[in-house]
Amino acid sequence: MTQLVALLFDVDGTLADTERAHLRAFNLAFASACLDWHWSVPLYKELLAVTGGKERIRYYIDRFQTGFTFPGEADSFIARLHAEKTRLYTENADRGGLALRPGVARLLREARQARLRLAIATTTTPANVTALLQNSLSADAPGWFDVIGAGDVVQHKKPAPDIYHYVLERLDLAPAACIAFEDSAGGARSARDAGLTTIVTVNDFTAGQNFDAAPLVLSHFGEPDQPFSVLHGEVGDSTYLDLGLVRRIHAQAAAR
Ligand code: XBP
Ligand code: MG
Repeated sequence: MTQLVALLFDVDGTLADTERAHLRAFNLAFASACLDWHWSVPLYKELLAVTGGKERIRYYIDRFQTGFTFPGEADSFIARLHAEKTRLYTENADRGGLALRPGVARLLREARQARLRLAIATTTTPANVTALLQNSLSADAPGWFDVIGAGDVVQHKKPAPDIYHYVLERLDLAPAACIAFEDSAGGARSARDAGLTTIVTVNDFTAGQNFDAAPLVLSHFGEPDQPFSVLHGEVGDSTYLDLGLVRRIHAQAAAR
């Protein structure tokens, strides 16, 4: 049976509940560009089906601002608007505005101690990943990850499997040697289509989505004093996700 060698993490919704901070940054960027656009939480839930901030803005304009005239070329207008959104998002992270979800720091540290390799596979912009890791984990945390696959490095963002293919290729590992962590149906589909076993932790934006292919769906990773709820799967006596449980899930999936 293939040994577990690497853990591959999604970022938004998995490492941290970032989507409200993304939403705030989008709305602030619209205001600073003197646009009277405002995304509510229910609208944003719908817009999240479009992964990638630039792609999301374009979809919103096409669908909800049909009369909008671009000042100049559409791609560069969207890129400028999105760059301002990224600036506002990372500024918030630098002010300590983002916190990791329960159990994330503990599991990452345990994996490092056990000499497992770590990688990131995300749709978000690389600067957002660096800002989150440095501010909520430690200044050297980006260096904990052998590969950070993020944003526009692939042509097709999640739910396409491209970002996981990109990361696996750079790690020089087969999917069977890895396990992925995701929070959304699109992310889980991306990982599954790259041949990865996936553990899911849901959040406000993704609870109720379809995670049929995932062997384990949890409320969050949990801590010794903060047990997870199991939405799907078998955890034995475990009340939080540690490396022992991750290895069991990986081995069970490999045996199937
Ligand atoms: C996250 C996303 C991202 C963020 C915004 O999806 O879809 O677009 O919402 O980030 P996942 P950018 O967790 O599946 O990677 O604006 O930097 O694209
Ligand atoms: Mg996610």
